[in-house]
Amino acid sequence: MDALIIGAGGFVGSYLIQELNQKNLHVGATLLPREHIRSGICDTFTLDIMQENEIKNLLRTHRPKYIYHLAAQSSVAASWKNPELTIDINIKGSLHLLEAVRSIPEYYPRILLVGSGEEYGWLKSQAPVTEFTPLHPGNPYAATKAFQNMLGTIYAKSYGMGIVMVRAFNHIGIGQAPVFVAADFALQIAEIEAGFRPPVMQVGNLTAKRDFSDVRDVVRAYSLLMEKGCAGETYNVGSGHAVAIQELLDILLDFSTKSIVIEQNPDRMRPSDVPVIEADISKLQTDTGWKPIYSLEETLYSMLAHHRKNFGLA
Ligand code: A2R
Repeated sequence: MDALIIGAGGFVGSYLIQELNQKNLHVGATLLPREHIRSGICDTFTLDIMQENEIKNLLRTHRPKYIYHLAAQSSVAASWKNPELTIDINIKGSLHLLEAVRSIPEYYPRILLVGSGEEYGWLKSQAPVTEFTPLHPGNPYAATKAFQNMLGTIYAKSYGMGIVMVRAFNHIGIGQAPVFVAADFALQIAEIEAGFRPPVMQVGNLTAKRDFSDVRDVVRAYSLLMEKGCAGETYNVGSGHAVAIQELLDILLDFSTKSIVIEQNPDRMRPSDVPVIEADISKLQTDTGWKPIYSLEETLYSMLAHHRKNFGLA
């Protein structure tokens, strides 16, 4: 096996499988027992990252050259509701992977640990964040990803492991769960257009600015970092340009065929929200030559068009 994707049943996994298939790699993907992916696109294995022996056995048998670690509790909102579960999966799960690799004699895979732009958290300045910007995580999810990053750095430096860390900023695209803002807005608009809900959109904080990328650009960056990233180093993966959630909403509303009223819903406001997060992506670009291909408008339109098609509107 060339590449193993751990946690491939989520949003990013299916895109990463496609990306690696295009490179003619032999790909394995781990799924939770309840998860499924399109058959025939790669080998699949059932794995709960909380079970250390399961990951050890899988790696010992297949010895993948590249390991992409995507498995996580990835929702900020869910991390406020259940911080303990988020800590277990995101921290202990990553530790299980690193210890499993270390326990196998003469095995030196490249490992990509996927963290988050949320790790930077409460920023003193609104300037783009470099990988050296101090971390002040603003929510439990962000704290777990910051810890994962530290663990990866320590294991790479102390044990000479081929671990590359990324801090991925917001990525969006078809198939993203509607707990995330762009996916939620696109779905609400399509439901309104299809007559499944009244023409009133529920929104949360619209002033926060985030750095959005198309998930297809993001997985291309991951694959390039796997090949070209320096072990023990962290790389921001983002567009390099923050936009307000309001702007994202406005782009989608411009595409809509209906006149829609916006209603702020207190249930959608988070206990605390970092005002601006924007990535400095010069390190990624210098080391890999990566550039984003898809515009925000193009990606948002594709998400809306996908729901319209599902609702028989296209
Ligand atoms: O939470 P679920 O049921 O959607 O399953 C997620 C899965 N996962 C696990 N896999 C193995 N063992 C576990 N104990 C475990 N708990 C959860 O990892 C899901 O299928 C996958 C992560 O996919 P998403 O939540 O859709 O995240 P996404 O957007 O694909 O992001 C990939 C990575 C994550 O580490 C994010 O935190 C980061 O990129 O931004």
